[in-house]
Amino acid sequence: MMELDKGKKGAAAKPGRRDEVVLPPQYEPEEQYAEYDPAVARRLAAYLAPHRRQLLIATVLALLAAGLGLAGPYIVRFAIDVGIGRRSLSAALAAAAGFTALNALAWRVRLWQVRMLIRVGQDIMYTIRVELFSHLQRLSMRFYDTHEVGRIISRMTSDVGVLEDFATWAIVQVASDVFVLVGILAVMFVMDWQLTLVTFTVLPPMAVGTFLWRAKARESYRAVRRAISRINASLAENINGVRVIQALSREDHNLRLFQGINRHNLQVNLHAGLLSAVYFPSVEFMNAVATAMVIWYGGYQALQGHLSQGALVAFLLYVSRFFQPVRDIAMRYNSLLATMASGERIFQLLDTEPEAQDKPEAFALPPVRGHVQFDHVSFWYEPGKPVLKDVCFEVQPGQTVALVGSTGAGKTSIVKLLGRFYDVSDGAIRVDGYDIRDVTLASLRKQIAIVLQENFLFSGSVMENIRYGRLEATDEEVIEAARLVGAHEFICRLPYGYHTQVQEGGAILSTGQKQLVAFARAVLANPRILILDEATANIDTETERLIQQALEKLLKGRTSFVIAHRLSTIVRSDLILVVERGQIVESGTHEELLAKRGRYYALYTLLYARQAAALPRP
Ligand code: DCP
Ligand code: MG
Repeated sequence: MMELDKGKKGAAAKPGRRDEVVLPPQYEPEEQYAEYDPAVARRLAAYLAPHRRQLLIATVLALLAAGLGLAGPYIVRFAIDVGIGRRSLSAALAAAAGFTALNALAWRVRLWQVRMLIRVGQDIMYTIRVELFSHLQRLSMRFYDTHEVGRIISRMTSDVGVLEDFATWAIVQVASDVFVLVGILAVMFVMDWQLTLVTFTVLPPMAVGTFLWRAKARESYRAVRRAISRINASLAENINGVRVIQALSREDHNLRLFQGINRHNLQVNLHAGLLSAVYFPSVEFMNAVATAMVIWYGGYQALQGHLSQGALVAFLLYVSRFFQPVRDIAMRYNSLLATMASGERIFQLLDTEPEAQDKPEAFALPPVRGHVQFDHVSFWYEPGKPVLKDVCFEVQPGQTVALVGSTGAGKTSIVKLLGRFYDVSDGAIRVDGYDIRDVTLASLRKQIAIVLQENFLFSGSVMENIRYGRLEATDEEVIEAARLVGAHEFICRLPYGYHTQVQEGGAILSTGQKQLVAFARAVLANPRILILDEATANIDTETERLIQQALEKLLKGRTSFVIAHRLSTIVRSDLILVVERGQIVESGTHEELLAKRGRYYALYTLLYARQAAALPRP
């Protein structure tokens, strides 16, 4: 053990140092990994609690199987000393039969135990996954602004897997291993305590070696986890961004970055593999030394007549069985640390509070007319970097509001606040006089529909995607909504009409078509307040016309916020808000603002020059 440790020290230091150069800086900040942490352990235990009975039974079964295993060498001793020693064939036969029966029983008991543990493990994983999933769905936008998808997925998959391993095998197995170790030692002591002492002179050096090895293994294990997490994050980023990567021909550049991360992963895994490869043969060797001790000292005792031949063989068998649980416990210790690390990360995620949450005394927002008031609203994503400053305006029910302004001005932020994806940092937003922080999120969002700049379609049929707006809608209602926004015609032209499957992201539909589907979704939801973050993408004139008409129907009779890039939409709205650097610099109708010859006038002339040609004739 000791020599082997020395060799590894150099190997451990090298890959780490080299890789700090290879890895891009954004991958460097890493979470700290846990030691044994009683708080984490207690929370983990809470997941085990409902399965207390099964775990207890499994433990009893494991102990039973271990006990049966302990009796084996005793029977062999009997067979040799009585059966062979006293030339009794019947004793030998009885021993053989007993030995077989014993092991058959042990086999059956183990099978039973394993089945039980698999069940418990899968149940616990199932529970944690559901908990994580529902929690992830509720987390605020701010969380997703700052967390990489890859890492989140890594928690959902590998971290949960680690917990399963621990929950099931570790506890029961360690109990049984300790029992076997103590049992073997006890039986051997009773049989011949001197021989036992001599045999296990190998234990102290092995304990020291194991202790040293464990520290290294722990480090190496953490490095492996970190490396996997980096790979996942990099994969997610590169797969999500593949269009941009290809458009800019950055495949080679990204491949090089990934190769760096992947090479690091390779190195830490090689190192971890080497570590375990070193430990287990060492245990094997200790096993051999202990066996040699039995042969040497036990043989001497047997020659002296102090030890029967059967006892000698039984001793050899016990020694051969002693080291399996030793190996096992060393492994389990790593698994325990892994569980602590994974558990901590999972709990960290579960403990992240959704930002916009229902107050305990929140009530359901009654059906609203659609009056909206921003009362001195200020907002920032990060403290110290104000995005909206003292925004004030009021919208009457049924009015259409156009938000215009240069990119990054804060238009999207304003409407996200109204949908309460974030809470205001200062001031208040009121709908029909109710502060939106006082009502339940569900009741607020039920009355607001949001069509975003990027329309996300789920995997499923077009029908299902529209129905997402109101899950209980009938097929007829879905088709009616599609008709209303003018999406019916193009949907009917799809290979399977409304039953055409769209992939996640909506691959088979154009940007304009996706927008129409999103409109249909909104119409179906029939909200009092509609928010529309218009896509600026170039859309063919036919679809443009459809969207134009759809918009008119969509906006009619609702309070609508449109982040508009189309002149026609802006001109027709009841109130235009000009947003610049987080403030409303001008507000009024088209005519009023044109007359002012201010910021809006400048924007209008610019837009008009660009869009005049495309504007439909009145
Ligand atoms: N911002 C941020 N964190 C986010 C989103 C935005 O720090 N998660 C910053 C970037 C901008 C400012 O907030 O400086 C306003 O962003 P908006 O998305 O509200 O800007 P617009 O919607 O007006 O811009 P665009 O017309 O490009 O959509
Ligand atoms: Mg925007």
